[in-house]
Amino acid sequence: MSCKLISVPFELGQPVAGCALGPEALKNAGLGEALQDLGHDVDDLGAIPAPEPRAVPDHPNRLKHLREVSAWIEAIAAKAYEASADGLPIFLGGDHSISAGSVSGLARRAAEQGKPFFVLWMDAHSDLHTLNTTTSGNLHGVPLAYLAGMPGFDGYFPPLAAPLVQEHVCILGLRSVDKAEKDALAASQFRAYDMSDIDRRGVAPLLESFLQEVRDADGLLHVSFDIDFLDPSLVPGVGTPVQGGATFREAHLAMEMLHESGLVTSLDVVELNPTLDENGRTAALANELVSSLFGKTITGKKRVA
Ligand code: EXY
Ligand code: MN
Ligand code: MN
Ligand code: MN
Repeated sequence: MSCKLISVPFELGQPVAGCALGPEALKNAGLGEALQDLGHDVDDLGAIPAPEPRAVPDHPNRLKHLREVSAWIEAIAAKAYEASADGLPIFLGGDHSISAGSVSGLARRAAEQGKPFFVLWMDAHSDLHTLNTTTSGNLHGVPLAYLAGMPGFDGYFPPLAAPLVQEHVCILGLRSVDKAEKDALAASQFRAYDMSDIDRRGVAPLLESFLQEVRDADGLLHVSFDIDFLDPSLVPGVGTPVQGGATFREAHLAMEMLHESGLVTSLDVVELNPTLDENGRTAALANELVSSLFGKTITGKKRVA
């Protein structure tokens, strides 16, 4: 597989300084070498240069860094579209607002190719606030609402070439959903599994049924991996930790199943904040999970879905 590493050192979608150091921390922890050891070609495309803020109007809600976030979404989307002409783009964040850019650029490419585009959103949070409903004003809490074409982004975020089909989105790992997001989820066609679903049924059947849908549709699959999907005891280096997250094995099983499916065509790894990490163990675990997604197995046993 030809993997393209794209660093997105952006953190203004959230309030904790340090998240912009995430891409270098993942690479310094050996991400590229780990992928090469698994037999993949790795092309490090470097960091997306910081764009000038977009001249969008003031918003009535108290939004933080709207113009910077909007500009970065536009720049990342252009890069994602360009990079997805071939190979497998891997976006290294940076906070989850970057996925508003990566996923929109990838969705545009998929639409041009006439391919159904699916997204697995691994996250403690649903990221389904709109610019009108967010109460924190932290724009890492809105990317999925924007990508799904929910109202209120026009004129503030770049126009979407191809809004996501809600039935083609699976949110996995939820345990922090605000009131407005609960309402949005209830009114949506997203497939959404919270930690209680995972406790009761396990990761495997939940993920397998979604993967079968991707397979049946001959679709492309983007994985948006927010590291706060895992339990905070495993990943201290995240800015919005939520108790009761996925275990080491649940996260590995998900990544192993994704590899076996052969369906993954792009990836985000977001929300690592090295300044909150403990001896680099969050970066190391993130790399370990990405390695599982790219074929690292416990015994080398081949399991093809
Ligand atoms: N829902 C909360 C807010 O809107 O501020 C928390 C958002 C956290 C988003 C992180 C990236 O997953
Ligand atoms: Mn998120
Ligand atoms: Mn999150
Ligand atoms: Mn469909």
